[in-house]
Amino acid sequence: MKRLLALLATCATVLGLTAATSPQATAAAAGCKVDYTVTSQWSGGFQAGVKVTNLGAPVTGWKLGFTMPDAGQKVTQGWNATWSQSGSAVSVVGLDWNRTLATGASADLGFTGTFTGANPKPTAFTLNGVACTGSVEEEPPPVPGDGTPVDINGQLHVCGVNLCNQYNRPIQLRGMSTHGIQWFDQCYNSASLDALANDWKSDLFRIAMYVQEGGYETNPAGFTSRVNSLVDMAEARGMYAMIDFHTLTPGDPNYNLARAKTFFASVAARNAGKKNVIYEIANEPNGVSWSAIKSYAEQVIPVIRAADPDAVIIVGTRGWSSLGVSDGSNESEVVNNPVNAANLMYAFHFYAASHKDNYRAALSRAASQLPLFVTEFGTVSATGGGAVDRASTTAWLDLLDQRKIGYANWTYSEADEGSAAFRPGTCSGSDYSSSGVLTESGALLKNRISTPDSFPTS
Ligand code: IDC
Repeated sequence: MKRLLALLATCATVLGLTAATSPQATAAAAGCKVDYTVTSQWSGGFQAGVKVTNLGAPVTGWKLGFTMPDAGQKVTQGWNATWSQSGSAVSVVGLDWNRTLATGASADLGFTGTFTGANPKPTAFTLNGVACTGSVEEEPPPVPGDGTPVDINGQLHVCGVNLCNQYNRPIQLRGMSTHGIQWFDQCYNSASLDALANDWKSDLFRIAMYVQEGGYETNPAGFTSRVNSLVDMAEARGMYAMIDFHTLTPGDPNYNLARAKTFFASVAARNAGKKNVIYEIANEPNGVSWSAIKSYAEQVIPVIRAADPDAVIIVGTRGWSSLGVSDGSNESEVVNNPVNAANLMYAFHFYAASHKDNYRAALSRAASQLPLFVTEFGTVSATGGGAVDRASTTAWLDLLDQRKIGYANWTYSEADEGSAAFRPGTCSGSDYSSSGVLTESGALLKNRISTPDSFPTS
Protein backbone atom coordinates (compact mmCIF):
# COMPACT_ATOMS: atom_id res chain seq x y z
CA MET A 1 0.00 0.00 0.00
CA LYS A 2 2.95 2.32 0.30
CA ARG A 3 2.95 4.60 -2.71
CA LEU A 4 5.87 6.57 -3.92
CA LEU A 5 5.11 10.19 -4.34
CA ALA A 6 5.19 11.15 -7.94
CA LEU A 7 7.11 14.36 -8.16
CA LEU A 8 5.70 16.57 -10.79
CA ALA A 9 7.14 19.78 -12.04
CA THR A 10 4.26 21.98 -12.92
CA CYS A 11 3.39 25.59 -12.92
CA ALA A 12 0.51 24.98 -10.56
CA THR A 13 -0.43 27.88 -8.39
CA VAL A 14 0.01 26.36 -4.98
CA LEU A 15 -1.41 28.74 -2.40
CA GLY A 16 -2.63 31.05 -5.10
CA LEU A 17 0.86 32.11 -6.12
CA THR A 18 0.78 33.65 -9.56
CA ALA A 19 3.11 31.19 -11.18
CA ALA A 20 2.73 32.84 -14.55
CA THR A 21 4.82 35.75 -13.37
CA SER A 22 7.40 33.56 -11.67
CA PRO A 23 10.65 32.63 -13.42
CA GLN A 24 10.05 29.06 -12.19
CA ALA A 25 6.84 28.77 -14.15
CA THR A 26 8.54 27.44 -17.22
CA ALA A 27 11.46 25.69 -15.51
CA ALA A 28 11.76 21.93 -15.96
CA ALA A 29 11.71 21.29 -12.22
CA ALA A 30 10.45 23.56 -9.49
CA GLY A 31 12.64 24.00 -6.43
CA CYS A 32 10.11 23.26 -3.76
CA LYS A 33 6.50 22.88 -2.82
CA VAL A 34 4.68 24.17 0.24
CA ASP A 35 1.42 22.92 1.71
CA TYR A 36 -0.04 25.52 4.03
CA THR A 37 -3.05 24.64 6.17
CA VAL A 38 -4.81 26.67 8.84
CA THR A 39 -5.59 23.92 11.34
CA SER A 40 -7.63 26.10 13.64
CA GLN A 41 -8.66 29.70 13.96
CA TRP A 42 -10.24 31.66 16.76
CA SER A 43 -10.90 35.30 17.49
CA GLY A 44 -7.66 37.09 16.60
CA GLY A 45 -5.53 33.94 16.56
CA PHE A 46 -4.79 30.86 14.49
CA GLN A 47 -2.62 27.79 14.16
CA ALA A 48 -1.13 26.70 10.84
CA GLY A 49 0.89 23.81 9.46
CA VAL A 50 3.58 24.31 6.84
CA LYS A 51 4.95 21.32 5.01
CA VAL A 52 7.88 22.15 2.76
CA THR A 53 9.03 19.58 0.21
CA ASN A 54 12.39 19.95 -1.50
CA LEU A 55 11.99 19.26 -5.23
CA GLY A 56 15.49 20.40 -6.17
CA ALA A 57 18.96 19.07 -5.36
CA PRO A 58 19.52 17.82 -1.79
CA VAL A 59 20.11 20.58 0.76
CA THR A 60 21.97 20.47 4.07
CA GLY A 61 20.67 23.56 5.80
CA TRP A 62 17.66 25.44 4.58
CA LYS A 63 15.81 28.67 5.08
CA LEU A 64 12.16 28.99 4.17
CA GLY A 65 10.90 32.50 3.49
CA PHE A 66 7.36 33.76 3.00
CA THR A 67 5.32 36.93 3.13
CA MET A 68 2.36 37.69 5.38
CA PRO A 69 0.01 39.68 3.12
CA ASP A 70 -1.82 41.46 5.92
CA ALA A 71 -0.01 43.85 8.27
CA GLY A 72 -1.82 42.39 11.28
CA GLN A 73 -0.53 38.83 10.76
CA LYS A 74 2.21 37.90 13.22
CA VAL A 75 3.86 34.60 14.07
CA THR A 76 3.76 34.23 17.84
CA GLN A 77 5.28 30.78 18.29
CA GLY A 78 6.68 28.29 15.80
CA TRP A 79 7.94 24.73 16.16
CA ASN A 80 10.22 22.22 14.45
CA ALA A 81 12.37 25.16 13.17
CA THR A 82 13.65 28.58 14.28
CA TRP A 83 11.07 31.20 13.36
CA SER A 84 11.48 34.96 13.01
CA GLN A 85 9.52 37.78 11.43
CA SER A 86 10.53 41.23 10.27
CA GLY A 87 7.65 43.36 8.98
CA SER A 88 5.75 41.10 6.61
CA ALA A 89 8.72 38.79 5.92
CA VAL A 90 8.85 35.53 7.85
CA SER A 91 11.94 33.38 7.89
CA VAL A 92 12.12 29.84 9.11
CA VAL A 93 15.42 27.99 9.54
CA GLY A 94 15.75 24.21 9.89
CA LEU A 95 17.03 22.61 13.10
CA ASP A 96 19.82 20.04 13.41
CA TRP A 97 17.43 17.15 13.03
CA ASN A 98 15.59 18.38 9.93
CA ARG A 99 18.15 20.61 8.22
CA THR A 100 19.03 17.94 5.65
CA LEU A 101 16.40 17.50 2.96
CA ALA A 102 17.01 14.98 0.18
CA THR A 103 15.24 15.48 -3.13
CA GLY A 104 11.58 14.74 -2.48
CA ALA A 105 11.94 14.94 1.33
CA SER A 106 9.74 17.17 3.47
CA ALA A 107 9.94 19.04 6.74
CA ASP A 108 6.79 19.37 8.84
CA LEU A 109 6.54 22.74 10.55
CA GLY A 110 3.87 24.69 12.31
CA PHE A 111 3.16 27.90 14.15
CA THR A 112 0.56 29.88 16.01
CA GLY A 113 -0.08 33.48 15.06
CA THR A 114 -2.31 36.48 15.57
CA PHE A 115 -4.20 38.49 12.98
CA THR A 116 -6.44 41.51 12.67
CA GLY A 117 -9.00 41.79 9.88
CA ALA A 118 -8.69 38.93 7.40
CA ASN A 119 -6.21 36.11 7.70
CA PRO A 120 -5.11 35.55 4.10
CA LYS A 121 -2.73 32.75 3.22
CA PRO A 122 0.94 33.71 3.08
CA THR A 123 2.52 34.22 -0.33
CA ALA A 124 5.91 34.07 -2.04
CA PHE A 125 7.29 30.96 -0.38
CA THR A 126 10.97 30.40 -1.12
CA LEU A 127 13.41 27.69 -0.07
CA ASN A 128 17.00 28.94 0.02
CA GLY A 129 15.85 31.74 -2.22
CA VAL A 130 14.17 29.57 -4.86
CA ALA A 131 10.43 30.08 -5.34
CA CYS A 132 8.26 27.16 -4.26
CA THR A 133 6.06 26.59 -7.28
CA GLY A 134 6.21 22.79 -7.58
CA SER A 135 3.47 20.33 -6.88
CA VAL A 136 3.56 16.81 -5.55
CA GLU A 137 0.80 14.46 -6.55
CA GLU A 138 -0.04 11.56 -4.39
CA GLU A 139 -1.89 8.52 -5.65
CA PRO A 140 -5.41 8.14 -4.29
CA PRO A 141 -5.75 6.30 -0.96
CA PRO A 142 -5.75 2.53 -1.25
CA VAL A 143 -8.87 0.51 -0.52
CA PRO A 144 -8.98 -3.09 0.73
CA GLY A 145 -8.38 -5.49 -2.12
CA ASP A 146 -6.03 -2.93 -3.52
CA GLY A 147 -2.70 -3.51 -1.87
CA THR A 148 -3.36 -2.71 1.78
CA PRO A 149 -1.19 -4.49 4.38
CA VAL A 150 -3.98 -6.96 5.26
CA ASP A 151 -4.86 -7.54 1.62
CA ILE A 152 -1.26 -8.40 0.74
CA ASN A 153 -0.31 -10.36 3.84
CA GLY A 154 -3.59 -12.01 4.85
CA GLN A 155 -3.71 -14.20 7.95
CA LEU A 156 -0.38 -14.00 9.80
CA HIS A 157 1.42 -16.74 11.68
CA VAL A 158 4.66 -17.21 13.55
CA CYS A 159 7.39 -19.00 11.58
CA GLY A 160 10.57 -19.69 13.52
CA VAL A 161 11.49 -16.38 15.16
CA ASN A 162 9.58 -14.30 12.59
CA LEU A 163 6.10 -13.11 11.87
CA CYS A 164 5.13 -14.55 8.49
CA ASN A 165 2.46 -13.67 5.97
CA GLN A 166 0.15 -15.87 3.90
CA TYR A 167 3.07 -16.70 1.60
CA ASN A 168 5.02 -17.97 4.59
CA ARG A 169 7.53 -15.14 4.22
CA PRO A 170 8.81 -12.97 7.12
CA ILE A 171 7.37 -9.48 7.36
CA GLN A 172 7.72 -6.46 9.62
CA LEU A 173 4.61 -4.50 10.65
CA ARG A 174 5.13 -0.83 11.51
CA GLY A 175 2.46 1.18 13.22
CA MET A 176 1.09 3.20 16.09
CA SER A 177 -0.50 2.52 19.45
CA THR A 178 -3.42 4.42 20.87
CA HIS A 179 -3.06 6.05 24.25
CA GLY A 180 -5.43 4.69 26.91
CA ILE A 181 -8.77 4.57 25.12
CA GLN A 182 -10.49 5.53 28.39
CA TRP A 183 -8.73 8.90 28.19
CA PHE A 184 -8.23 9.68 24.49
CA ASP A 185 -11.26 8.07 22.87
CA GLN A 186 -11.89 11.32 20.98
CA CYS A 187 -8.70 10.70 18.99
CA TYR A 188 -9.97 7.49 17.33
CA ASN A 189 -12.48 8.30 14.62
CA SER A 190 -12.88 8.02 10.84
CA ALA A 191 -10.65 10.99 10.10
CA SER A 192 -7.80 9.91 12.38
CA LEU A 193 -7.93 6.30 11.18
CA ASP A 194 -8.00 7.49 7.54
CA ALA A 195 -4.90 9.56 8.24
CA LEU A 196 -3.19 6.61 9.90
CA ALA A 197 -3.87 4.27 6.99
CA ASN A 198 -3.55 6.59 4.01
CA ASP A 199 -1.20 9.28 5.10
CA TRP A 200 1.00 7.56 7.68
CA LYS A 201 0.67 4.34 5.64
CA SER A 202 0.59 2.45 8.90
CA ASP A 203 0.36 -1.35 8.82
CA LEU A 204 -0.83 -1.67 12.37
CA PHE A 205 -3.15 -0.05 14.91
CA ARG A 206 -2.60 -1.13 18.53
CA ILE A 207 -5.65 -0.63 20.72
CA ALA A 208 -4.47 0.02 24.29
CA MET A 209 -7.34 -0.96 26.54
CA TYR A 210 -6.23 -0.27 30.10
CA VAL A 211 -7.74 -2.64 32.62
CA GLN A 212 -7.31 -0.39 35.66
CA GLU A 213 -7.06 3.43 35.87
CA GLY A 214 -10.64 3.90 34.67
CA GLY A 215 -10.40 1.20 32.00
CA TYR A 216 -12.04 -2.19 31.36
CA GLU A 217 -12.79 -3.05 34.99
CA THR A 218 -15.11 -0.04 35.23
CA ASN A 219 -17.30 -1.03 32.25
CA PRO A 220 -16.47 -4.42 30.69
CA ALA A 221 -19.28 -4.36 28.13
CA GLY A 222 -18.58 -0.79 27.04
CA PHE A 223 -14.83 -1.30 26.57
CA THR A 224 -15.33 -4.64 24.80
CA SER A 225 -17.67 -3.05 22.33
CA ARG A 226 -15.39 -0.06 21.76
CA VAL A 227 -12.42 -2.37 21.08
CA ASN A 228 -14.52 -4.32 18.58
CA SER A 229 -15.51 -1.18 16.74
CA LEU A 230 -11.88 -0.06 16.53
CA VAL A 231 -10.95 -3.49 15.14
CA ASP A 232 -13.60 -2.96 12.43
CA MET A 233 -12.29 0.51 11.63
CA ALA A 234 -8.76 -0.85 11.21
CA GLU A 235 -10.05 -3.73 9.07
CA ALA A 236 -11.99 -1.38 6.79
CA ARG A 237 -8.72 0.43 6.08
CA GLY A 238 -6.63 -2.71 5.58
CA MET A 239 -4.62 -2.37 8.81
CA TYR A 240 -3.84 -5.04 11.38
CA ALA A 241 -5.43 -4.42 14.79
CA MET A 242 -3.57 -5.45 17.94
CA ILE A 243 -5.91 -5.89 20.90
CA ASP A 244 -3.81 -4.87 23.91
CA PHE A 245 -5.08 -5.94 27.34
CA HIS A 246 -3.19 -3.06 28.91
CA THR A 247 -2.28 -4.33 32.35
CA LEU A 248 0.17 -2.02 34.11
CA THR A 249 -0.68 -1.44 37.78
CA PRO A 250 -0.82 -3.87 39.49
CA GLY A 251 1.98 -5.54 37.58
CA ASP A 252 1.00 -9.16 38.19
CA PRO A 253 -1.26 -10.14 35.29
CA ASN A 254 -2.81 -12.87 37.43
CA TYR A 255 -4.61 -10.11 39.33
CA ASN A 256 -6.68 -9.72 36.15
CA LEU A 257 -6.86 -13.39 35.16
CA ALA A 258 -10.64 -13.72 35.44
CA ARG A 259 -11.18 -10.45 33.57
CA ALA A 260 -8.72 -11.54 30.87
CA LYS A 261 -10.57 -14.81 30.35
CA THR A 262 -13.93 -13.06 30.07
CA PHE A 263 -12.63 -10.35 27.77
CA PHE A 264 -10.66 -12.60 25.43
CA ALA A 265 -13.42 -15.22 25.20
CA SER A 266 -15.68 -12.45 23.97
CA VAL A 267 -13.37 -10.60 21.53
CA ALA A 268 -11.90 -13.83 20.15
CA ALA A 269 -15.36 -15.24 19.37
CA ARG A 270 -16.53 -12.00 17.84
CA ASN A 271 -13.40 -11.48 15.67
CA ALA A 272 -12.48 -15.09 14.84
CA GLY A 273 -13.41 -14.69 11.18
CA LYS A 274 -11.15 -11.70 10.63
CA LYS A 275 -7.60 -11.85 9.33
CA ASN A 276 -6.42 -8.60 10.85
CA VAL A 277 -6.50 -9.34 14.58
CA ILE A 278 -3.49 -9.95 16.84
CA TYR A 279 -4.03 -10.54 20.57
CA GLU A 280 -1.67 -9.04 23.17
CA ILE A 281 -2.63 -10.60 26.47
CA ALA A 282 -0.62 -8.60 29.06
CA ASN A 283 0.97 -5.25 28.35
CA GLU A 284 3.73 -4.91 30.95
CA PRO A 285 4.05 -7.43 33.75
CA ASN A 286 6.15 -5.92 36.54
CA GLY A 287 7.13 -6.93 40.07
CA VAL A 288 6.33 -10.52 39.13
CA SER A 289 8.34 -13.58 38.13
CA TRP A 290 8.51 -15.04 34.66
CA SER A 291 6.97 -18.27 35.91
CA ALA A 292 3.88 -16.36 37.13
CA ILE A 293 3.55 -14.64 33.75
CA LYS A 294 3.93 -17.97 31.96
CA SER A 295 1.24 -19.50 34.15
CA TYR A 296 -1.12 -16.61 33.30
CA ALA A 297 -0.39 -17.03 29.58
CA GLU A 298 -1.03 -20.75 29.66
CA GLN A 299 -4.49 -20.11 31.11
CA VAL A 300 -5.51 -17.25 28.79
CA ILE A 301 -4.16 -18.63 25.50
CA PRO A 302 -6.46 -21.71 25.45
CA VAL A 303 -9.47 -19.43 25.92
CA ILE A 304 -8.50 -17.48 22.79
CA ARG A 305 -7.60 -20.60 20.80
CA ALA A 306 -10.95 -22.20 21.59
CA ALA A 307 -12.69 -19.35 19.78
CA ASP A 308 -10.07 -18.16 17.29
CA PRO A 309 -7.56 -20.96 16.64
CA ASP A 310 -5.28 -19.32 14.10
CA ALA A 311 -4.55 -15.81 15.41
CA VAL A 312 -1.11 -14.73 16.56
CA ILE A 313 -0.90 -14.11 20.31
CA ILE A 314 1.72 -11.97 22.06
CA VAL A 315 2.66 -12.25 25.72
CA GLY A 316 4.36 -9.54 27.79
CA THR A 317 7.63 -10.31 29.54
CA ARG A 318 9.12 -9.64 32.98
CA GLY A 319 10.24 -6.13 33.98
CA TRP A 320 7.75 -4.04 31.95
CA SER A 321 8.17 -6.29 28.90
CA SER A 322 11.94 -5.92 28.90
CA LEU A 323 12.59 -9.70 28.70
CA GLY A 324 13.60 -9.29 32.35
CA VAL A 325 16.41 -6.78 31.69
CA SER A 326 14.81 -4.03 33.82
CA ASP A 327 14.77 -6.52 36.72
CA GLY A 328 18.45 -7.42 36.30
CA SER A 329 17.60 -10.62 34.43
CA ASN A 330 17.65 -11.39 30.71
CA GLU A 331 16.04 -13.36 27.89
CA SER A 332 17.46 -16.69 29.05
CA GLU A 333 14.62 -17.15 31.57
CA VAL A 334 12.20 -17.23 28.62
CA VAL A 335 14.44 -19.20 26.27
CA ASN A 336 14.88 -21.87 28.97
CA ASN A 337 11.23 -21.92 30.00
CA PRO A 338 9.04 -20.84 27.07
CA VAL A 339 5.26 -20.62 27.18
CA ASN A 340 3.77 -23.92 26.16
CA ALA A 341 1.83 -22.71 23.11
CA ALA A 342 2.34 -22.39 19.37
CA ASN A 343 1.90 -19.32 17.19
CA LEU A 344 3.10 -17.12 20.02
CA MET A 345 5.40 -14.10 20.22
CA TYR A 346 7.01 -12.29 23.15
CA ALA A 347 6.71 -8.55 23.73
CA PHE A 348 9.71 -6.31 24.09
CA HIS A 349 9.22 -2.63 25.04
CA PHE A 350 11.69 0.26 25.19
CA TYR A 351 11.70 4.01 25.71
CA ALA A 352 14.56 5.39 23.65
CA ALA A 353 15.79 8.05 26.09
CA SER A 354 15.89 5.56 29.00
CA HIS A 355 16.79 2.25 27.38
CA LYS A 356 19.90 2.09 25.26
CA ASP A 357 22.84 -0.18 24.46
CA ASN A 358 22.34 -2.93 27.04
CA TYR A 359 18.67 -3.22 26.06
CA ARG A 360 19.59 -3.24 22.36
CA ALA A 361 22.15 -5.97 23.07
CA ALA A 362 19.49 -8.06 24.85
CA LEU A 363 17.05 -7.62 21.98
CA SER A 364 19.73 -8.56 19.44
CA ARG A 365 20.63 -11.73 21.33
CA ALA A 366 17.01 -12.68 21.92
CA ALA A 367 15.97 -12.04 18.32
CA SER A 368 17.72 -15.16 17.07
CA GLN A 369 16.05 -17.33 19.71
CA LEU A 370 12.55 -15.97 20.32
CA PRO A 371 9.80 -14.49 18.11
CA LEU A 372 9.69 -10.85 19.28
CA PHE A 373 7.30 -7.98 18.70
CA VAL A 374 7.90 -4.44 19.97
CA THR A 375 4.26 -3.88 20.78
CA GLU A 376 5.08 -0.54 22.44
CA PHE A 377 7.98 1.88 22.45
CA GLY A 378 8.52 5.60 22.96
CA THR A 379 10.97 8.08 21.49
CA VAL A 380 11.26 9.72 24.93
CA SER A 381 11.88 8.61 28.52
CA ALA A 382 10.02 5.77 30.22
CA THR A 383 7.71 8.31 31.89
CA GLY A 384 6.22 8.93 28.44
CA GLY A 385 7.45 12.54 28.62
CA GLY A 386 10.59 14.58 28.16
CA ALA A 387 12.60 15.24 25.03
CA VAL A 388 12.71 13.02 21.98
CA ASP A 389 16.00 11.12 21.85
CA ARG A 390 16.48 11.05 18.10
CA ALA A 391 19.82 9.24 18.10
CA SER A 392 18.62 6.40 20.30
CA THR A 393 15.26 6.14 18.50
CA THR A 394 17.04 5.91 15.15
CA ALA A 395 19.43 3.26 16.45
CA TRP A 396 16.47 1.26 17.74
CA LEU A 397 14.37 1.53 14.59
CA ASP A 398 17.33 0.67 12.36
CA LEU A 399 17.88 -2.45 14.47
CA LEU A 400 14.19 -3.43 14.28
CA ASP A 401 14.17 -2.88 10.51
CA GLN A 402 17.25 -5.07 10.07
CA ARG A 403 15.70 -7.85 12.13
CA LYS A 404 12.22 -7.42 10.63
CA ILE A 405 10.80 -6.95 14.12
CA GLY A 406 7.37 -5.31 14.14
CA TYR A 407 6.63 -2.25 16.26
CA ALA A 408 3.94 0.10 17.50
CA ASN A 409 4.80 3.56 18.79
CA TRP A 410 3.30 5.09 21.95
CA THR A 411 1.16 7.14 21.14
CA TYR A 412 -1.18 8.12 18.34
CA SER A 413 -2.78 10.74 20.58
CA GLU A 414 -2.83 14.37 21.61
CA ALA A 415 -1.66 13.69 25.19
CA ASP A 416 0.31 16.59 26.61
CA GLU A 417 3.55 14.57 26.84
CA GLY A 418 6.57 14.14 24.58
CA SER A 419 5.61 10.66 23.38
CA ALA A 420 2.35 11.81 21.76
CA ALA A 421 2.32 12.23 17.97
CA PHE A 422 -0.18 15.10 17.90
CA ARG A 423 -0.17 18.49 19.50
CA PRO A 424 -2.70 19.05 22.30
CA GLY A 425 -6.06 20.09 20.85
CA THR A 426 -5.65 18.19 17.57
CA CYS A 427 -8.42 15.70 18.36
CA SER A 428 -11.04 18.42 18.77
CA GLY A 429 -10.56 19.19 15.05
CA SER A 430 -10.73 16.99 11.98
CA ASP A 431 -7.22 17.48 10.60
CA TYR A 432 -4.84 14.61 11.41
CA SER A 433 -2.86 14.93 8.20
CA SER A 434 -1.21 18.29 7.89
CA SER A 435 2.21 18.86 9.32
CA GLY A 436 1.13 21.55 11.78
CA VAL A 437 -0.66 19.04 13.99
CA LEU A 438 2.43 16.86 14.52
CA THR A 439 4.84 16.97 17.46
CA GLU A 440 8.53 16.25 17.00
CA SER A 441 7.89 12.62 17.92
CA GLY A 442 4.94 12.42 15.51
CA ALA A 443 6.94 13.90 12.63
CA LEU A 444 9.78 11.44 13.25
CA LEU A 445 7.50 8.41 13.41
CA LYS A 446 5.42 9.44 10.43
CA ASN A 447 8.63 9.73 8.41
CA ARG A 448 9.73 6.23 9.42
CA ILE A 449 6.36 4.50 9.08
CA SER A 450 5.26 6.02 5.79
CA THR A 451 8.18 4.68 3.75
CA PRO A 452 7.30 1.82 1.37
CA ASP A 453 6.85 -1.67 2.78
CA SER A 454 8.45 -4.56 0.99
CA PHE A 455 5.97 -7.34 1.74
CA PRO A 456 6.92 -10.49 -0.20
CA THR A 457 4.07 -11.90 -2.30
CA SER A 458 5.46 -15.27 -3.34
C1 IDC B 1 1.73 6.27 30.44
C2 IDC B 1 1.02 7.41 29.78
C3 IDC B 1 0.68 8.46 30.83
C4 IDC B 1 -0.11 7.78 31.94
C5 IDC B 1 0.67 6.61 32.50
C6 IDC B 1 -0.08 5.83 33.58
O1 IDC B 1 1.84 7.93 28.76
O2 IDC B 1 -0.08 9.50 30.24
O3 IDC B 1 -0.33 8.72 32.97
O4 IDC B 1 0.95 5.71 31.45
O5 IDC B 1 -1.16 5.14 33.04
C7 IDC B 1 4.56 2.19 29.59
C8 IDC B 1 3.13 1.81 29.65
C9 IDC B 1 2.23 2.95 29.27
C10 IDC B 1 2.79 4.27 29.80
C11 IDC B 1 4.12 4.53 29.09
C12 IDC B 1 4.77 5.87 29.43
O6 IDC B 1 2.83 0.67 28.87
O7 IDC B 1 0.96 2.71 29.80
O8 IDC B 1 1.90 5.28 29.46
N1 IDC B 1 5.02 3.43 29.39
O9 IDC B 1 5.05 5.95 30.79
N2 IDC B 1 5.60 1.40 29.76
C13 IDC B 1 6.73 2.12 29.71
C14 IDC B 1 6.37 3.45 29.47
